[in-house]
Amino acid sequence: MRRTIFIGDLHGCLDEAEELLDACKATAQDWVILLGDLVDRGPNSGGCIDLAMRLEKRQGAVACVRGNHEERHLDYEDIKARLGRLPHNMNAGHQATREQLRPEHYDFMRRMPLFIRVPEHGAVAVHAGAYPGRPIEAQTERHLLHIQSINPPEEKSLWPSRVPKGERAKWPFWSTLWDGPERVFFGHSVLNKPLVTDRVVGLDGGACFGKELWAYIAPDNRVVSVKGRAARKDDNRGRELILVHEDVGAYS
Ligand SMILES: [Mn+2]
Repeated sequence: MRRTIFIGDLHGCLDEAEELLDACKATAQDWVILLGDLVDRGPNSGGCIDLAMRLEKRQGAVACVRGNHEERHLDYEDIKARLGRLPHNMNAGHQATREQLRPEHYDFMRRMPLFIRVPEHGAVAVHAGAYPGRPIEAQTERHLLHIQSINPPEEKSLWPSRVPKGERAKWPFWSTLWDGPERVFFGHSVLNKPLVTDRVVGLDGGACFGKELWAYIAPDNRVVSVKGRAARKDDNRGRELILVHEDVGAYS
């Protein structure tokens, strides 16, 4: 059976990504799936998209789901096409990313799917997660790209840190309510350790914040980790850790 290697948010951390693929001994026979948010924060956004393009060619299968950061940069392109200028409120980090992105990067981001099914492992890869009780095809783009803490049947999702302190029990993290049928592999929420259950696998180790980059190899059921390089300027060390799923906490 072909191995599938799921990898959490790269956020411009190309060196770490290459080190992690080496540590996994990834070859053209493996299917590597990046869980979105290749761009912003870290030093090499353009290089991370080039890596995804190379992987896709090598493995002959799609290599990345779209993240909310790719969505944001596609939005900038749409705004520029419509208004003839970029939004006035674009921050310096997004500007720095734009300077690395070429037309073929935007074309590639437009082709990124919102989810990738891996039937041989009963898995589906998405960026942020999925709303419980609904098939993947029925999910909204908003949920697939952003979902964190939810209060069903409300559709709204909140960052764990933005749930009012007295209401945390009312706003569980989506993964605690997900009941399949697929096992959902996701990134987006920076966790203090890999979240691995029968139903969900969370793999954003916060590499761009100087924490870790994580890969999960199926069917070996093994997590491989490499250390993030020096913490970036906008690191999240100051953020509170909030328990979101059993003993796993999120920094967002
Ligand atoms: Mn994200």
